[in-house]
Amino acid sequence: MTAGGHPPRRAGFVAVVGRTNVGKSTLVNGIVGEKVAIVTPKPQTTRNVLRGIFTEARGQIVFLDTPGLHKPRTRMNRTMVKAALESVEGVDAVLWVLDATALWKEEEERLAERLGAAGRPVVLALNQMDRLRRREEALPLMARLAGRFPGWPVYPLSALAPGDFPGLLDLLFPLLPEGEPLFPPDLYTDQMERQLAAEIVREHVFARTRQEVPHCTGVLVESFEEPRAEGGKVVIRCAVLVERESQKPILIGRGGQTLKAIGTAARAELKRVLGCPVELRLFVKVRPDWREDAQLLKQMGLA
Ligand SMILES: Nc1nc2c(ncn2[C@@H]2O[C@H](COP(=O)(O)OP(=O)(O)OP(=O)(O)O)[C@@H](O)[C@H]2O)c(=O)[nH]1
Ligand SMILES: [Mg+2]
Repeated sequence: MTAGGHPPRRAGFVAVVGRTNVGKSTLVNGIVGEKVAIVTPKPQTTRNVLRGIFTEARGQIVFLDTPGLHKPRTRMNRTMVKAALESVEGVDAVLWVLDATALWKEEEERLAERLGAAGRPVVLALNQMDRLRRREEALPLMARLAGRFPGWPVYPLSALAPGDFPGLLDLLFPLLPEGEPLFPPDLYTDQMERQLAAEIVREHVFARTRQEVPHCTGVLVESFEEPRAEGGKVVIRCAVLVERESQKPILIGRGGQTLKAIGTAARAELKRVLGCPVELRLFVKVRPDWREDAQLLKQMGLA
């Protein structure tokens, strides 16, 4: 206790890891209360390690939302998986998110090994509990996890149920070192506006395309011009990269409809996030194998 009778404040980093599509980004957004990372029903949505910052009277947790583990087939995907696995090294604690309705696979096995070697405290979050018909259905998995990882608490929850978050935070805060917040209390992410813009455009591409197309698409902000005068517009030019000529018409749509819908939705959201009028110019470009191109990946923060 401090002189004032309050427990000391804590602050630190928590890596949020797990297989792709289990709900890591949904959970981080939910706890932070803002959209840190885009969320889609498709796997491999998150491509970079993104920080989501949660601050309250007890202190501050900087969550590292990471790309989901999967079998990588391109340079980009290998970088994603590597970044996720490496994220567990430099943090104070790890939040391993599992899907209560899914099977244990190779990705889980690999992560278990990595976490064992890293030696950080781990909390196992069993997510998507709302999708079970009865909560008891999770008991066998919970028992297996408790048996295999003694000392790692297992917390069942739904990332869509904010009422489940305080119990999780009660498990995480004691794992952090004592200290003052690292970031200002009103900051919820340290992403640059450019990166937020690229991610928001990508979310709307994911929402309007299917099969391999979203995964073959990348968004590169070519220019981001601040308004010249008070109340002016931010002008953002984005290249939407696809891998094959045949994907271009899919993204553009009949009479340009699809690209227009992506632009309209992304612009509305960017206006809200940036707090000013936005002009968004999207161009579709064919860049064969951009996911193997170290230079382009670097420009997108993916290498
Ligand atoms: N019903 C239900 N759906 C969830 C829950 N958590 C996430 N989802 C949904 O699951 C899908 C994937 O969620 P994401 O948050 O993008 O998953 P992720 O783990 O970040 O995925 P990657 O970034 O690809 O690794 C989305 O459609 C979410 O709405 C949950 O607790 N319950
Ligand atoms: Mg994600």
